[in-house]
Amino acid sequence: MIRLLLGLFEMNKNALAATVPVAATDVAVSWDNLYWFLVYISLFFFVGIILAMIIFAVKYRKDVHKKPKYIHGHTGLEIVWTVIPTFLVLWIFWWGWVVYKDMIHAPADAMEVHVVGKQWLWQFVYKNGTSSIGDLYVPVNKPVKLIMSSEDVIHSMFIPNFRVKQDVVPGMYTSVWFETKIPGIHQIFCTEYCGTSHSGMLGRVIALTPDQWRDWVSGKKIDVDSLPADPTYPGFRSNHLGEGMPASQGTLTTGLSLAEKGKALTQSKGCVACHSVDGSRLVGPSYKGIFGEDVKLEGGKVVKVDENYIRRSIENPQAEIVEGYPPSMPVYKGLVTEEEIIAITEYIKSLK
Ligand code: HEC
Ligand SMILES: [Cu+2]
Repeated sequence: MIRLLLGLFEMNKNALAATVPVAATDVAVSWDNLYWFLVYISLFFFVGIILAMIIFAVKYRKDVHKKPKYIHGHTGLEIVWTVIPTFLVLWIFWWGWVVYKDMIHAPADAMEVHVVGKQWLWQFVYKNGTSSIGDLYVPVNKPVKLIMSSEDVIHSMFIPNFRVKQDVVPGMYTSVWFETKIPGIHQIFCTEYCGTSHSGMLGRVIALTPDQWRDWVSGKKIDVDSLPADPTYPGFRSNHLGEGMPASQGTLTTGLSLAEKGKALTQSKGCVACHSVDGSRLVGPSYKGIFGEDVKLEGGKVVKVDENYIRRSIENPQAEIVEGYPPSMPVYKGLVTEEEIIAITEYIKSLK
């Protein structure tokens, strides 16, 4: 705050830029432009109002004007002070909305990573079946979409350098995306109070150059300590997870991709008894080609098959019954873990 005021006072661009985190994405730059616009316009009105107040207090003080003149309305003035602020706030709304849309809608070619928040760590699950704790490995200059849910309470994913923040809620999926330009480490915070160790629920984005990314994907260990430190929090090289809990670099536990794990789960959980994958009708509808399509429900409602719909269909199938099918699917809530739902979802997504 003091640095901000000093920077404003000196009109020093660098001093001002140092008061916000490094902008490591295009969205961050857009947010900063809006933010500085708001700061300057607030400053303009603050100075203007205080100055007018001082001038009037002196000019119309009691010894000069014993009895003030009675003024009744001024249509011109009233129109001006209604129309200008109206356009101003509408413009600010529109600007915020445009940037928000950019922040919320991931490009279609984004690389997807699943995120599970739990007291008190972040787990990242990649399509190839790898999973890492504390550290999120991504390539630079590629859009990455996080599909997030929580295993217990509400958490919130906040990556200051990317200017993205989104609640992570149990029982549903939320998402954010980013495309970072700066290789190295970017701090992650949980910004929803989630219990005793909330402040220790840290993480790091490890943004890798294309070569490093290829190494990581092929299972090589990355020397994270040798990567560039977070430009905003250089002294803060941690994702920790509490004393003595090292972050994992990512382990491919079974050698199976997420979709392959999902396939195995549909067998072990008995889904295959009622769902085919070739388009044929069994007790329930086939999984083939349903992802991304509209589905008609009993009662006439139409919903799009996305991650949230699949999750609801598994955890609470009676709530939405596909038209023409019996409400006979068993409730799987509590019988499948967060990670199992993710794997099954990826499997259904892969059945195009
Ligand atoms: C006893 C048979 C049965 C079993 C076992 C079963 N389902 Fe279902 N499932 C159904 C029926 C019937 C429907 C359609 C009615 C409805 O929407 O509930 C359905 C609907 C669905 C839908 C929505 C499909 C669509 O086209 O909109 C999904 C997704 C789904 N099930 C996933 C699963 C998964 C995953 C499992 C295993 C963990 C599973 N089901 C196990 C019978 C079953
Ligand atoms: Cu948390």
